Amino acid sequence: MTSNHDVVIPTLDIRGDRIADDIAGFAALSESGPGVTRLAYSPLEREAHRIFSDRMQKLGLSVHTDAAGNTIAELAPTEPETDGRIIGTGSHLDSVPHGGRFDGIAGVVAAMEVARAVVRGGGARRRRWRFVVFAAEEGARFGQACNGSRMVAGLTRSAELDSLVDAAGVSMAVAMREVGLDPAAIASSRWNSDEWLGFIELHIEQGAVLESREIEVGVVDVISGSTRLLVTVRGQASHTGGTPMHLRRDALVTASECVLASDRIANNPEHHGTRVTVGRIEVRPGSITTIPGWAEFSVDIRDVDSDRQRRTAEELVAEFERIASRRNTDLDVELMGDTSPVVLPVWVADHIVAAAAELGMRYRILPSGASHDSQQVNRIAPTGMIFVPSRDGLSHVPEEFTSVEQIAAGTRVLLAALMRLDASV
Ligand code: HGY
Ligand code: MN
Ligand code: MN
Repeated sequence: MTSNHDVVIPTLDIRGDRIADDIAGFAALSESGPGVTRLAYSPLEREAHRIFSDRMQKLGLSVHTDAAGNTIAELAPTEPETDGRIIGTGSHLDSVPHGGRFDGIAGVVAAMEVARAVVRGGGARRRRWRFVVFAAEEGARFGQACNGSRMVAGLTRSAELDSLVDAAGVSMAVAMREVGLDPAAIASSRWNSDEWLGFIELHIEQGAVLESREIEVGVVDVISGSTRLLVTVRGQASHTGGTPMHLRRDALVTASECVLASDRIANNPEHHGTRVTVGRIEVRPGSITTIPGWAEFSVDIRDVDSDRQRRTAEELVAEFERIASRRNTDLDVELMGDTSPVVLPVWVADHIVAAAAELGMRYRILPSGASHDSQQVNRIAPTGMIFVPSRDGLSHVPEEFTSVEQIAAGTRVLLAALMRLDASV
């Protein structure tokens, strides 16, 4: 627990127009099609990091990009350092396919606006402040999520990057090299826990709690974990006319029964709180007049309870195997990614709560259904998360929306909480 100097929150100027300008700048970087598509370790993601880097350099911050592709801007203290430990904020700039303009981006533009307000508005700083854009947070491309922050936390070894492969068969290592990064050197991206006092990430809620209760900011106490499986079913492709029903080994029928079993198990009261989703399915040969001999689908299991998350995964795999066997088809299950839920330190949340209260904002403590970089950063630096509302609770879709005013309100809380961390001894 830290105590505080008497913290004076300077009335620094958080400006919605600057936030709106940054959001528009990042939203323009997308592949074609609805929404925003700026995938992990793609040239578009690197271009977004470059925009961040340029704007922070113009503000006078020192900026570098590490081997993992994380871009880190630093602001020196204005006073003699208290104890040399760093505080930080940030999020990610990559997206899911056809996602929204705010997931990750809200936390990055909030960090940029805090940097501008602090540089232009003055206010004594006793610590180094870091503004971070983590690389490859979304698991949509390679299965594993929070990649840049996992490398910062020392959770990923270079050798693993060859086996993380996207739908086109491109490995994360190749994708990193293609955008000028060095997968062999990611150990150099690791942060040293001794150097850090605390980190706070602002993020859209990606749920409907704040909006439905007209609350301005959320203070996250637990972040869900995620276990991701890739299930491959093999049967026998054959003629849809010449093959009687009792002689078929239809891979899609097996996969379909597995999808319904996933829904049934997730809705079992024993699994209350677990969320299971089959988000992608592929069928081959995909011809109207051929029985599918091959099917592959993803399973995303989320929970705030680690045991229940893993137990659900085991129960699903056992049920899938029973279904496949009964239908005379073969089944392979690959673990694509696995992140544990994490309880965030209360003392950092206390600073966020105190900041919101000082600013007269309505706040609520709540869990995060989504996973975040903060989950990994918390292994290095005590971490807090601030949520701002998501319209209709939608995210990972083009309709994702949070107003500039809502982001600005969250940014004021972020700034006040960082000033409290800065002043803590
Ligand atoms: O998938 C997630 O939970 C996050 O949006 N990366
Ligand atoms: Mn996110
Ligand atoms: Mn996301």
